[in-house]
Amino acid sequence: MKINNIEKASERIKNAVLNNERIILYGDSDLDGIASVVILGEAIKNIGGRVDCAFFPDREKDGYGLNLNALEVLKAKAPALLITLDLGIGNVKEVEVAKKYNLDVMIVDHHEPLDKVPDAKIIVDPKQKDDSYPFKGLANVGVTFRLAEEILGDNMSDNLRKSLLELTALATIADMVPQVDENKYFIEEGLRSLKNTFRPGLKALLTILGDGNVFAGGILKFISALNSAESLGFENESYSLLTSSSDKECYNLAQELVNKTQAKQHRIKEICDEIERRISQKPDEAVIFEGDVSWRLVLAGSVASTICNKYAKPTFIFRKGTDVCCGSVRNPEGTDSVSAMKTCSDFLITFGGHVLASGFRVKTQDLDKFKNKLNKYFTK
Ligand SMILES: [Mn+2]
Repeated sequence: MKINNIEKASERIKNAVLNNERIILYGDSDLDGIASVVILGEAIKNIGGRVDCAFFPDREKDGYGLNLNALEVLKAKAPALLITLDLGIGNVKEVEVAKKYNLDVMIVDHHEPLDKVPDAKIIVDPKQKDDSYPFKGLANVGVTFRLAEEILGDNMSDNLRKSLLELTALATIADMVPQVDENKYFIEEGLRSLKNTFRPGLKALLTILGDGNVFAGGILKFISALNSAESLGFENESYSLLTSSSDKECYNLAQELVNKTQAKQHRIKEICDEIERRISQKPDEAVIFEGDVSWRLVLAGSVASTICNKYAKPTFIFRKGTDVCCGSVRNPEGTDSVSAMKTCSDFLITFGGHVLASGFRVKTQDLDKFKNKLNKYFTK
């Protein structure tokens, strides 16, 4: 049993390589998106192709997903095959614009499709309604690994397979999908191989954090460092780390990422303290709904996770802007934030994600309305 459209996607990519089409990979800026871009890029390289550019959106500036600022830059590369990874399933409007620019869009995603899906020729997403693939818990990196297998077939060498599984394992853990079924296999195989990894970036990070520590319970620290990169000018440091062949460059990049993680963790703690102070004033509300102009959007997911774990309430954390607020959502098992936000779709600018982890953009003037509707929804 294969994921729907995965054979079509593989054929389309092989054809693009044969016909020398330009190929653009556009991934989410977290480890799941980054690892997906690395894996697909290496699969393409191994059939003799070349990726023209790897693109990562600046979540702080442009928000999550395929965005118009990026498309303005990418249109200079048209005609081209634009493959989105770990995002895209919610970008109906943006895909229309991309098509106008003569970019042929293929979506590889694992997020929940909303009522309307983009009009892209090929969409690979096991959560699509008509997809009969039995396991629905893959991270995007898992979907991409399966796509790489489809592209390479018997040409995937044992070493390449191991190397790609290392990335699959790390991003699967990072994306907090259930560690069962295929995910369990990816994690076991990938972490075993990680001990003897050939990838200079991973080697550098293991050296800095100490491989003894990493394999004795420190894997989350290792992953946090990879996940602490930010995209600037559509480039991403973790992507550079995972694709660089220079030991020296890798060492410097890895050190920078480790420093960043520490600063980030400190700031997350400060924000959580502030939120706890605020919600202690309103213990009866069904949801936690807090924002601030000084909170960075890239921290919102981690903050929401921490608060949601502690208080077991649906948690909406956002950066408050003059006109628009952007935020991340985490909610306890058994509740569904995407369905909750569907009841607000007439005024939300965008929203989407997973049942337990999602995101949104809303006009600042609609904040109260949004909060009230959520409180009502989750009080039921
Ligand atoms: Mn993901």
